[in-house]
Amino acid sequence: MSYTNPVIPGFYPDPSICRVGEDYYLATSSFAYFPGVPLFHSKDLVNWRQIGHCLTTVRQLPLGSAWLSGGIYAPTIRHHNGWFYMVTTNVSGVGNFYVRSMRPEGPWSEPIPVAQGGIDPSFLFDDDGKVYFQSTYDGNEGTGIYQCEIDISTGRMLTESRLIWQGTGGAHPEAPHLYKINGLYYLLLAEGGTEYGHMATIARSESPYGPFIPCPHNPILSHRSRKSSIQATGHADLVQAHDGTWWAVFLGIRPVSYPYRHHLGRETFLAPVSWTEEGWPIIGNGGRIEPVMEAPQLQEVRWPNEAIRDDFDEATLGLDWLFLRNPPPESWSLRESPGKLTLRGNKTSLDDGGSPAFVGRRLRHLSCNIAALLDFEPESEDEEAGLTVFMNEKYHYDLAVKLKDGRKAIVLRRTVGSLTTEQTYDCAAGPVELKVEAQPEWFVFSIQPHQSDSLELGSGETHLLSTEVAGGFTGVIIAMYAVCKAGQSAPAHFDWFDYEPVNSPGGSAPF
Ligand code: 6LW
Repeated sequence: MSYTNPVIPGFYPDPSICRVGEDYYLATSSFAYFPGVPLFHSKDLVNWRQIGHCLTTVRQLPLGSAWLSGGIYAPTIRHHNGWFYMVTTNVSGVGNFYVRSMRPEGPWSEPIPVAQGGIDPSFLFDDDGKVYFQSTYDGNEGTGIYQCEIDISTGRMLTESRLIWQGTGGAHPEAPHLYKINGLYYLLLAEGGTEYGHMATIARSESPYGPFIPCPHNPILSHRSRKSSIQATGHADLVQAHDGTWWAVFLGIRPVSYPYRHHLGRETFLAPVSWTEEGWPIIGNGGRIEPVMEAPQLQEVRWPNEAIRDDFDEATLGLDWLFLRNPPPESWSLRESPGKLTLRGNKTSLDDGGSPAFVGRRLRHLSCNIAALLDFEPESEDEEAGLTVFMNEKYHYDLAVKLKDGRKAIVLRRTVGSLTTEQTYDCAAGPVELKVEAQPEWFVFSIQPHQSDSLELGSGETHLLSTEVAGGFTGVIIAMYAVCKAGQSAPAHFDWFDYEPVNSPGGSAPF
């Protein structure tokens, strides 16, 4: 059987997975977006559907004015004695903490902090009832993976933190996961940094505190120096399926053009794991993976395809919508105009680093068509509303309705670092359809005023919004937004939002 990678396309990095019976759960990092830590469910490891978020309240996820790539770093999800545990780091707040729930859909508990520092926390629930907590940091014994035992009911450290492994010498030993397999403790890491030198390495010991003996064929996963449409593979987590086979989920990127630049962010990939006679794992084909993988397939269970159109007819927003940091309650409403999403712009603009009126979703395909119908009659030249193709506060393209010289107008704005260009076009009264065609190398912007033909206004290169140019750990978000420098804008009513992938799931690979 074959399947297509990434299995969860779009900005869903640092995946962690656990199994409960024949059900699989996967969590990814989310940085300064809210809600935090999206949680997915699958029956076959290939077809995933989002079932919720682990962090849905300001008490669980206070983001303040966190840097966009601050906030929530890598999570780990585990299940033990009927409880789901998700442990992660809020690098813009409390540090390491976990939440727990008996239902993966939540609600999840209040945050339980753990005093050990660093990032990329993980748990091992050992057979003797001990709970080992790992994270990576530059501590008093050097840089590497530190471990302590904790009381899982309170998060209290029961032992001092001890350095247990520094990896094989790659930069940034991180993303630790400790497993007990056939009586041995296996410690899986990421090394080389999350860019093009990324790799997964592993070592094992008879004790949870080591000494850890490295696998002789490390790295067990890497695309460094490889010609492939998939790069930067690393930050893996292992799971044994209910049929006894082993699998790994991990992050990777799909760069476009040359030199490589990627704008979808780091995505979630899947590969089968085989074991050598000596008891060492190998991920994929000798540490390499392909866009289409041949692999032993669990009984396929597909979920209904996502609807192209969101009519905003529900009482709550769908799970794939997200906010920039903690949203002001008055900045959005599904009740002010039933059947529409209404945004009310505040003084925070897209350039500020706060929480503007912003409701977005991840760009998950290299090729797709996006459109939204906006009814917005600005009352002053201080306000605007529209769509933004948003990598971060200094790198975004906006297609918006505003007043210009007292007349309703459309503005196409491209903000790339310190450079901003604006083109302005007349706009008739009444609703206007805003359209973005995402291609691997271009975003093409058009409008379609009510009962008029579509009009292409301009385009912007995808690579100017790429991680290699814009920096950070996130990926492009397509969002509806509104701004009003004077205070609160007129209502921006979005009647519907379309997201239609082109070609295969994940878009057409450029190679
Ligand atoms: C993640 C860590 C990393 O926690 O980046 O570069 C952090 N490596 O593993 C955010 O993805």
